[in-house]
Amino acid sequence: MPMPKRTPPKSTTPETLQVLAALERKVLWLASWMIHNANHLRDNADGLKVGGHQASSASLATIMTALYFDVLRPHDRVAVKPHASPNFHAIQYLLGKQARERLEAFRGYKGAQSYPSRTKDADDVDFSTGSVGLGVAQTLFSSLTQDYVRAHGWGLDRPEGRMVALVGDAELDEGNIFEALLEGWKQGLRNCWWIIDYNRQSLDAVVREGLWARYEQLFNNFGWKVVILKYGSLQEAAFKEPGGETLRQWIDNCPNQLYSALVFAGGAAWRKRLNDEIGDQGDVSRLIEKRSDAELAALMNNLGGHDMPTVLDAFHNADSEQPTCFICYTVKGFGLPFAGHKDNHAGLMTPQQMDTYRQAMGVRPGHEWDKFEGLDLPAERLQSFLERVPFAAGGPRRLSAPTVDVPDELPVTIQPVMSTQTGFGAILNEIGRNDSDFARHVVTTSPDVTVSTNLGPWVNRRGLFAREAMADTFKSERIPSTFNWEFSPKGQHIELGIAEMNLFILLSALGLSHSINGERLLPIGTLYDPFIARGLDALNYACYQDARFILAATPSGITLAGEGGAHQSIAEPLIGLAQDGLASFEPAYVDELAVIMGWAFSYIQKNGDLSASETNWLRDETGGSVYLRLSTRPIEQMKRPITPELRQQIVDGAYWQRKPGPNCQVLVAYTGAVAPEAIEAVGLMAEDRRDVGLLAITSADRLNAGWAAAQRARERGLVRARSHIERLLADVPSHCGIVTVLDGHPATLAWLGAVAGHRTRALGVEHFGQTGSLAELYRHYGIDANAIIAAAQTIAPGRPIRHLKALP
Ligand SMILES: Cc1ncc(C[n+]2csc(CCOP(=O)(O)OP(=O)(O)O)c2C)c(N)n1
Ligand SMILES: [Mg+2]
Repeated sequence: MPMPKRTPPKSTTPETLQVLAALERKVLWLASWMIHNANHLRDNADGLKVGGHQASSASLATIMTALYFDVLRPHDRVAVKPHASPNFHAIQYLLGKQARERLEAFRGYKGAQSYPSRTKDADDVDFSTGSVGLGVAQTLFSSLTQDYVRAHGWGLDRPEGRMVALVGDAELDEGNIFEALLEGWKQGLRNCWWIIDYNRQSLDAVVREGLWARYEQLFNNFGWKVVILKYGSLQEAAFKEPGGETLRQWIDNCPNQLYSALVFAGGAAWRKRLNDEIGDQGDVSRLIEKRSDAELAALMNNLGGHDMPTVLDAFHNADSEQPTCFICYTVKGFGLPFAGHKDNHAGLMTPQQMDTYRQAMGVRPGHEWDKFEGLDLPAERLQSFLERVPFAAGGPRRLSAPTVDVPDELPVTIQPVMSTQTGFGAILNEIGRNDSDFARHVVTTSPDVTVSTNLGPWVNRRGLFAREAMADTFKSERIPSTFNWEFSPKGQHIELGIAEMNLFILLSALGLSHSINGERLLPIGTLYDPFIARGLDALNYACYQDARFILAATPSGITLAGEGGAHQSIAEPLIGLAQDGLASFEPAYVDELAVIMGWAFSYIQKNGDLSASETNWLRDETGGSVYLRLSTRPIEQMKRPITPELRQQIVDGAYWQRKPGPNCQVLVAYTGAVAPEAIEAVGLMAEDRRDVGLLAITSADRLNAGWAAAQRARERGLVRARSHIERLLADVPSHCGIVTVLDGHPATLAWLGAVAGHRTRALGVEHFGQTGSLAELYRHYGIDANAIIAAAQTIAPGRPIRHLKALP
């Protein structure tokens, strides 16, 4: 087994080790007290106890103390294992960056968060964690982002940061980690440390034997250096005593379950077991016998990940060029009464246990939050050490970057018949023509669907990104190709493998560059709409971290007809409606798309006031990310001037294509690619129904959000609050029926009827998988003109509509 180099780091003097030992003790205490406080002292009316924090936190106490108080530098960034959140908050408290009140309110309203959160915590969390696996991959993609930024000549006045993940051993079960590893290998990953908390326990169980060896091979295969911290320095010293080698072999052969059980059972149990198994072998008996029960337990608990000198040596000797995985043997629940117990994930200390622990820590009642209580070093010495901690020396960790100016209009040549996907490619192609500051900050990425989502022309202009230049062999061999795939450090497209989780986590990293690297990027990711579902948790994670990006999802819906099967997306409009932090649009026409994209480039850069605007009731000043659901269906484009009013309405979510008159009996509200069917239906109904209206909906999401916000505002006393959709429907007579239609789940627009109490029939797609021509499928699923007319006839009675064909 390769062991870490044993060169003592210059920075670690015996005095430093003394202080770090005291701080580790304090971190363990504060984390335990915070959890105890949340469970036993705060009024927990819901009875929900904090599970999964105490044991998980304790297991990383040594490593986190070493990192935050000695190893890390201000430019390093860390994703902390979700359940180690109490350690993180305790460390920030000791560094003067977290308020005591927030620790007292741990897990409570506005208190320190159960899992570290960039958006909800106040103590400078670098990366949110919670859904295991995602924070780990985020460090890898943040490192790639840092390389991208520096390769483009930005941020060179700052040192490179190391991107560090503290990883639970069971967390490595998550597939997205392996997807990220492969991508990291392809992209020449550097500056990345993954520190595995190898406590050999998950939530439910003790892990399989020999897992470390699988990890070692795996990481080596992907070009990582692997450093294993198995034995602590007490153990190393004992191995050198007579009989020590026998003890080492016993430890190496001991099954994980048994080791954990003995850690829990303590010194006497260790003695009995060791005596039973190796006690009659002369030297080793003496090695055991000369130690008291407490000393024996301390020796056996002294695994690498709890031995400060071992941990510091390993971290200080790691380099930046090669990504490094540290496999650190630890004890889950280290130092606590349930250490090592297989059920300890949700383990909590009883008030009696806590009292005993308090006394052992030398903490007087009423002094539980005092920073230096119970430590045997002078407070001034500890305080002056804390004031010199390198990690905390750099001021606020959130950087900022000026906004990039976005042109007032995004030019595009609109063909008479065109799809929104083609329009998207054409708009980006136009952006790519210029060497403006705006164009230079755009970065695109796609999981192996660059060409089929129409990014090809942009990539031809701006090139693919790689740290090392690589020519397109087809070009040098003079074989004609539509695409020029040259890689260089100046390229602006990051080509990913197919894994959609990676796309979203890369967007999360690129979309936080202003805050992490102090340089703003304007990231655009493309993928097929149905495969949003594959990466959905990572998309949610990116939004939760408030990363900023534009997502173009295309093709979408059943409109891609012949592709059928799992390529048809149904639920995505509802995802767009429900996903927090993501403004979703589904334009029908390319001129709408140009307006929306122009707006989106500004919107993703906003960081302002939380309150809603009184015109559309949306919180546009706070900004967010943007999802564009686009189609491959070429449709006839409208020649029309885009007035400022129309521009605003497109962005707000809807406009009248045909405003209904006062006697209107029915109106059709459509979204996206079915615009021609809606227009045709309105035309065919015109002879038999009066004043038929046609409402173009560019964003069900924003319309709905504005409506909800305006209702809330009225309920809170702002009687004049009106949302955009309420104003649009204000003059529609109450007897008028609404037929809504989209190529997606009908519930996306069904709520329109509730806005002003109009009878509504919502058409859309609820089942998928059928191939066929567009006309066949629109008829099959009931979203063609005939289905719209039939729905209108049912909800807006009157004479029969002549153009209604009998439905099959
Ligand atoms: C995606 C996801 N699935 C499940 C969980 C619930 N969960 C939280 S921690 C955990 C396992 C903990 O084991 P490990 O990673 O080894 O950490 P330890 O507690 O041992 O430090 C699980 C299943 C989660 N947080 N995220
Ligand atoms: Mg574990």
